[in-house]
Amino acid sequence: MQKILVTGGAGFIGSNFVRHVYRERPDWLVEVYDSLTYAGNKANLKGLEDRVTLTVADICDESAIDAAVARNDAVVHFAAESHNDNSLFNPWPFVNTNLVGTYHVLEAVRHHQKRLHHISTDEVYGDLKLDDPSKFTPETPYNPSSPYSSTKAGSDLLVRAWVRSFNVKATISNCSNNYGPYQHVEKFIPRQITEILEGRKPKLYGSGANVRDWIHTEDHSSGVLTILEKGKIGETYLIGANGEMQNKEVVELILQIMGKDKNDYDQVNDRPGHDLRYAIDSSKIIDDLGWQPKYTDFRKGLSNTIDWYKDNQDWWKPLKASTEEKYKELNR
Ligand code: NAD
Ligand code: TDX
Repeated sequence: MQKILVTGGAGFIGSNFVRHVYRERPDWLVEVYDSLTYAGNKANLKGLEDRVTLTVADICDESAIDAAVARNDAVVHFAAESHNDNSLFNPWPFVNTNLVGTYHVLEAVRHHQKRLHHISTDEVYGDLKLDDPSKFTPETPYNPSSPYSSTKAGSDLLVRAWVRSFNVKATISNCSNNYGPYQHVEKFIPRQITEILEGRKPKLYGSGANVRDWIHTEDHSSGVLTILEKGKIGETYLIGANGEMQNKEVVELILQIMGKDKNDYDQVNDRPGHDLRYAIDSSKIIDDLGWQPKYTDFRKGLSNTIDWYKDNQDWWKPLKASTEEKYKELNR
């Protein structure tokens, strides 16, 4: 493999993956394919220009995605509308990009017989009860709750059907909640860090008892690269790093690391249909492909992430006011 197409490579996880590949596979060339929505940012790819190019185009543009797939050896498909709260406000971009867009990616890889790795989420499985000790496995039935997670579930099913019906050489991964640098300030952890940096309080939805299974984006990237190189065609792999924490605990930790009183947060309106708990059993990728997460010290990872937002205010400041305007409309 020498040339890979990374859809959504100017977003949070996509750009961290591109940086990972740039470092770990110095003989590869990467073409990022991204329409630069509100969530995409050219600056995320700064310094990589000698081996990374950017094509600004939409995955729903049939001829543009077809031509881009044709000139590469493999496709890693991150492009998506990714924020649950936005999907509750206006589901249409989620249906269009996540379902119609994935259809166009699949048709292009089918016509040109290219390898595809499709990026998905643990949210396709719905949620677990707070007191349920079980975790999601590749056999857990799909049961998505939100417009976001239902369109991601639909995109996974399209990929599976294209593998079975047309012999498309695809794999799928479903990962848990990522954190790290370059994450949009609409998401939980960067929102709280930047609220504190702007002199306001963190905003916890409801009781804050909801549990998310946090993984550093570097570990997600190494998992995706492992599957791309060693994964078995047609298989689904779950990626997680045993990082379960209640939202309330995460807010308290952020406040503590930033030198504030750990109780100095606001409780705001809950998200409608708010999933209670996600938890990933990643034994398949560990046992079958030999992958291991490395960034499992959450306090250290969070502390480095806080430092990144402190040091990169030029990156997030332009996004902050419009994001908080949206939340104000939702009373959150
Ligand atoms: P993000 O919103 O930060 O980035 C999405 C990127 O896709 C942006 O650069 C955007 O410009 C681009 N994009 C959106 N619509 C497009 C279109 N129609 N055509 C071309 N480009 C388009 O999202 P993220 O958090 O980096 O998530 C990336 C992927 O990982 C998504 O598929 C998401 O479902 C999945 N995922 C995310 C998490 C998480 O915790 N954030 C966890 C598991 C899986
Ligand atoms: O201000 C907030 N306060 C709060 O309590 C925000 C923005 C969120 N929350 C809660 C809601 C969730 O329980 O924090 C948790 C995490 O919220 P998000 O960052 O919006 O993530 P989540 O809804 O869990 O989805 C994320 O993980 C799975 C990503 O956004 C998805 O793209 C991914 O598929």
